[in-house]
Amino acid sequence: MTHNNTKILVTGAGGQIGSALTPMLRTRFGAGDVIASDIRDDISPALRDSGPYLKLDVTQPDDIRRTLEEHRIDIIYHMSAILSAKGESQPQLAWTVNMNGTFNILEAARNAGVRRVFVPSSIAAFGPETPREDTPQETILRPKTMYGVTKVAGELLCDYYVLRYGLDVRGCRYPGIISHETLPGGGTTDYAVEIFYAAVKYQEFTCFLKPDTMLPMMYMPDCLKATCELMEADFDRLQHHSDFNISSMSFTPEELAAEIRIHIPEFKIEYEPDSRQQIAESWPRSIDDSAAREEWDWKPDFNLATMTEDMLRVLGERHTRGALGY
Ligand code: VAH
Repeated sequence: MTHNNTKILVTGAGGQIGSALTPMLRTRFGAGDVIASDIRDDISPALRDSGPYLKLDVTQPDDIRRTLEEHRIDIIYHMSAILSAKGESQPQLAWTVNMNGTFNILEAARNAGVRRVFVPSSIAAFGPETPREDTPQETILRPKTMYGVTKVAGELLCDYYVLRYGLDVRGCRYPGIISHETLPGGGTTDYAVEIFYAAVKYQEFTCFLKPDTMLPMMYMPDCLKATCELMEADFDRLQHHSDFNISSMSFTPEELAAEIRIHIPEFKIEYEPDSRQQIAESWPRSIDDSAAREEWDWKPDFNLATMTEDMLRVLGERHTRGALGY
């Protein structure tokens, strides 16, 4: 995919993945060509001041159409979403943002001649009837959360736009993503983000999942690598479009705590499971990502040990500067 003066729009740029994806795209393709957008007002100065930013509500189709036309957008990374736990407390909002938002983006992209659209899915598209070990690419998709319902419907909608209109839409089923750039934002896997902040600041953490709750996870650098490599893959190689299983590691809270203790021996963890336990138990324990490996050569770089070391190094340095923000 040639990038000279390609105009890119990122929706949900202030979210967990968007806030890491935007700087990476700006470094790669030029800050002025990557327009960050979000509905939030609390965008970080780093994101707001490092390139074009605009407030955009993806539930407003006219605003999207006008943005694509005014900025002559060629590529869209549609990262806006209400995640699983928040989606259970506000299911109607989750449907409106996740489904109407995705429909509005696809319709506007089709009509504006946008070249390529990335729409993420999630392992939340799977449910308790899905095989939980080495969950296959093709399997039962009967999620029990509104977030999961919107992810399955989103995958089907995206594939419809590929087949019916020839719109180049791509996406992958992200596992739990761990990063040191944003605090947790309403996800069930977010215990694996907050634990690092708590370990650095307090050397202790109370986990909202049971100690043996195994979940597929991925470090942000691998998430960004998968996103970019899928978006740059040869379309003719792709048998799938918006629903690629991707994986890098699976671990439990007690395994993560043990890895943290290698660096912070005094770290203590307690467990107080809440409603998110039921969500987590409806998701896979591990993922078969052979389709992504075959169709666009996916391969992760980080594992539990290297992710933990990097997270604690970055957050430790930030804490020393008094800038942990937690
Ligand atoms: C969530 N982090 O917990 C998201 C993710 C697989 C989970 O989609 O809702």
